[in-house]
Amino acid sequence: GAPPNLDVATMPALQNDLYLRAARGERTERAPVWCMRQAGRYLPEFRAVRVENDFFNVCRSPALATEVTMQPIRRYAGLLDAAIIFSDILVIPQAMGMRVDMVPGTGPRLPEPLREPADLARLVDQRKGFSVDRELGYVYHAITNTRHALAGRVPLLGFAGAPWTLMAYMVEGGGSKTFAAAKAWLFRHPQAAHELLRRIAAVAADFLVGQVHAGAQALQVFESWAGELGPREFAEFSLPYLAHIAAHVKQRCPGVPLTVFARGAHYALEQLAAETVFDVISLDWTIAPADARARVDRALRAAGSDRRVVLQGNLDPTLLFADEATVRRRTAEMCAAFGAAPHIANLGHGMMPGHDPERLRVFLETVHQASRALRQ
Ligand code: 1CP
Repeated sequence: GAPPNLDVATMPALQNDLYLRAARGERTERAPVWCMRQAGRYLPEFRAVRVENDFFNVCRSPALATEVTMQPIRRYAGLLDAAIIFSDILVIPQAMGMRVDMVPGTGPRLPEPLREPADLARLVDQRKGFSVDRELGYVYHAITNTRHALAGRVPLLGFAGAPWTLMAYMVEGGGSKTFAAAKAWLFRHPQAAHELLRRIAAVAADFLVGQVHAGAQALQVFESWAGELGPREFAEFSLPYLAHIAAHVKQRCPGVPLTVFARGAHYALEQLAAETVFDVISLDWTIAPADARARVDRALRAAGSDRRVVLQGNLDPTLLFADEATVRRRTAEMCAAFGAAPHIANLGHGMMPGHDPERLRVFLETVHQASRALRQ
């Protein structure tokens, strides 16, 4: 059916708005906390759903997508301050006409990758009647359904993959250690690369707006392979598209917090702060929080900007393989390093399949205690 537009008037009021207040740069009594990939294979209840259902069937079924989105919210009741809709960044290449399979134990596979510029003709084109809202309406249904299930407990985040990261999968045909084929495209076919990136950005921007209309209360854009680029290629092939997406969504959904996670792109912190309108920059663990804060503030001052940019992150997810005492100590140190400035606590990347769910609980509880103590 038609993609749902959430009737906000019928929704229960939000009981926990810590995430939204922190994302707007307001002072909060403690740091809100959530985790990338909080719904996923480290949870036995998630694996149980996946035994019976193909990955993309879970995404396409509002009931199943809601169920797995709710799993961490139920398990860590009162500890998580946001839910993130269960889906994947690869739904965009799929909607653009590419086949994407999720291979258990491996990850996404695109059996017919883009090999040369002429292959762009295989992609469906927004200028030729392709409708983002129709192709990705199943995500909107999942979001609206999940808002009802959440009943105001915590805000619901929507998300999309960023153009360079999606192009990387579309050209490589899956994950890669070096993304050499995708990077080679940038150097061999810069014009075709820009055309592809422009088209992905247009889809991602409309998709994010549609998610807000369906009930998403904040959005995150995942540029997971920014670290493969380096400053010069990032400035040419990633930043302009991230900036476009943020500007487009801000204009249509003012007041909805926007986060960018450009993994490995600490070299571009200044540009992300001063040359885009993202409200929150999510950091991986390779940068010290105090340095990131200082660099962002300096960049904003130098640009004469009065924007507030909030930082999210950034515990190394592999620390959750350490013993409890180490997790406690390092999490408290992380909170201290971000200080009392608005901060959204998270990992520096996603939860991993082998993680013990109880270690995540230790992380969440420690953020609650440590970040509250810092603000007293
Ligand atoms: O079989 C399975 O169940 C596969 C595991 C899995 C899960 C749980 C994949 C495959 N995707 C997801 C869900 C997912 N992916 C979410 C849902 C919500 C949540 O966070 O709880 C989100 C936000 C993503 C986003 C995503 N997918 C990113 C960006 C974030 C990041 O990790 O950098 C990326 C790069 C992907 C691609 C992808 N999908 C799945 C895997 C294993 C991968 C990575 C593959 C690779 O390393 O290249």
